[in-house]
Amino acid sequence: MNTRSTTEPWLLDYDVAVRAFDWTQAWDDLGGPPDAERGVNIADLALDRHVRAGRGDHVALRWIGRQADGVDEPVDLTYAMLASRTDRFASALRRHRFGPGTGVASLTGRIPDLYVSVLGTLKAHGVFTPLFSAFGPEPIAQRLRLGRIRVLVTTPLLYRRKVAQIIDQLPDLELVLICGATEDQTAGSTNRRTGGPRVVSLGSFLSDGSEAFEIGYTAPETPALLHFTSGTTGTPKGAVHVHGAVVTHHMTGRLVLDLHPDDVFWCTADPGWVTGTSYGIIAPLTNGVTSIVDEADFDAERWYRILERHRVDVFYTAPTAIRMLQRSGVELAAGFDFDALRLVASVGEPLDADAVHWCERVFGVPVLDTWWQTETGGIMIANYRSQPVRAGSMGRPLPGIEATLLARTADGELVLDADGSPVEIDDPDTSGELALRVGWPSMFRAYLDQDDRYRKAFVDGWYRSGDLARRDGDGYYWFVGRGDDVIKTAGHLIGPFEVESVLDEHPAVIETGVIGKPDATAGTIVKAFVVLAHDHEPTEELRRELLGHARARLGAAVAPREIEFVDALPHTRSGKIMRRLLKARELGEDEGDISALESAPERTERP
Ligand code: 6R9
Repeated sequence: MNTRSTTEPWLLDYDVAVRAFDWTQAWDDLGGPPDAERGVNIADLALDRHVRAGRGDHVALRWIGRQADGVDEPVDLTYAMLASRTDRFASALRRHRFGPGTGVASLTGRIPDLYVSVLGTLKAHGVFTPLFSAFGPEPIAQRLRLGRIRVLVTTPLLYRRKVAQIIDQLPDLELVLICGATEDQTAGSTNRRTGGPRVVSLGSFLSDGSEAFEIGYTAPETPALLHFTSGTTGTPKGAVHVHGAVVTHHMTGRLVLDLHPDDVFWCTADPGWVTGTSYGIIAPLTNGVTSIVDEADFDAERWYRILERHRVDVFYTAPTAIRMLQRSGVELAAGFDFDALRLVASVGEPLDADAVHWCERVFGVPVLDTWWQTETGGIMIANYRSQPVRAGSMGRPLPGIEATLLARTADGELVLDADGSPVEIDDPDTSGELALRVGWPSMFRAYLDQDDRYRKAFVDGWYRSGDLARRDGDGYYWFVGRGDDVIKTAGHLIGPFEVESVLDEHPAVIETGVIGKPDATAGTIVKAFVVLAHDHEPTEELRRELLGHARARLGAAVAPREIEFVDALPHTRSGKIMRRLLKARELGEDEGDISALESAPERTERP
């Protein structure tokens, strides 16, 4: 059966949808807008609502284990199964006296327990932080500390490799739940410890819970998720999201991803990043589809087998993944049948026109680019299935979303008019800072403990994205670049400062400047310029040692791929590293600026 031709898109005509849209109506699909009596709980809308509607037997998650036969022997979890397991998780949290607002984090691969922990926590009015399992001990410890996490869900392997060594640095952590562990495996960890958190198996924790949990009234502004994102300086920023955000997830799942209840949907992002939560957990479940979860890492053949074998209708992935598929060649793809595939979309990095056309050739459908951020919580700008795709463009704002471009000076400051208001750009094809009118439901509500940083993200009723973009005469937005030094590598945001701090710890290093270097597959890779102390020679051995140090502390996802030794780094008068000049040097641009590198101060001794 070819579903491609028979399913009518939810969004038929963009202009009509934009004119007709209103948020109150958007709630109707979820049982009506929340009020003083009817609250809104993401987990209730994602799971229990479907059980109440008689769809409990529908498969919610189709889990594909990492082993080779996983693709042919998936484990299906129905909406009813997830509803009762999350009840258990929620009631066990309460029984262990973890009340509303408790910070719970996960450090696991893509396994069913992760999904149970997220939704169980939301039922219990806790706040969930999913962490990426490829993080090293340093980013993990930092996020657990900043989020004041009290409960951590992890696996025996990740506990041993990454958590055990930092556990003494986490004063707020009270309980560690080990997935898939026997009591014997966890007993060692508990007994050896004197103070510190209790370490128990998730199984025994769940057996303390009961099968029916009363979620209770959840106000729309109740915090639900805490997602860390990277900035240019300082510690990562914890973006706080609330339960009421769910209407954006649901609505964008319909209007952009075009999710229909009988669809098989696959979002390849890890829940450790915002895409894997908003569109790997929330949007597919509120829309009642069957969601594929693959535990394994990227492998072109495996991915094609999953798309074919499970007749995936809707596929949401990232440009890096599409480039990796492209590299594996069309011959490999030609051996598979993708006739179920109705929609392919991507997010996270610029998607070039070539990738859009390649997908059209291989899958029979183009890739629809979508733009959003951790802070926006859900898709804000997109191409749509029913509209002509403008290859290379991020598309147009969602119904209900107002976007604009704010004029910037060469120094990156906003241009203000006589009243002190920012100047909006009306001319087509003129680049400016992409901004969104405040008030969409999934907007982040705070940077945890960083009110100043939060306030600075807004101006005159606009949220400033920090991205540079332009808009063509038909209202399509085109990505121009980031307005700051944050690095997007393989779709993941990395703050240069986090990487610099870890390299600077090494006794051979005086100072480090980290930038993103263009790369054919990952889009950008992390590159570090390192100034060595007097008594250290820039040898190949030292380079390898530093790469190893960074990998051990930061993890493979964050550590630099390249290190270059330099005599000095360029600084501003106030002493900040001018990463912009390092980038120019890397690209062989801007002769004038490069001389600044040479005239920078001499090596100094490590204080
Ligand atoms: C969802 C997510 C956000 C940053 C964003 C921008 C980049 C996202 C993009 C894109 C070009 C697109 N980005 N979508 N760049 N084209 N379609 O990725 O959130 O991890 O917070 O990253 O990603 O620079 O500002 P997050």
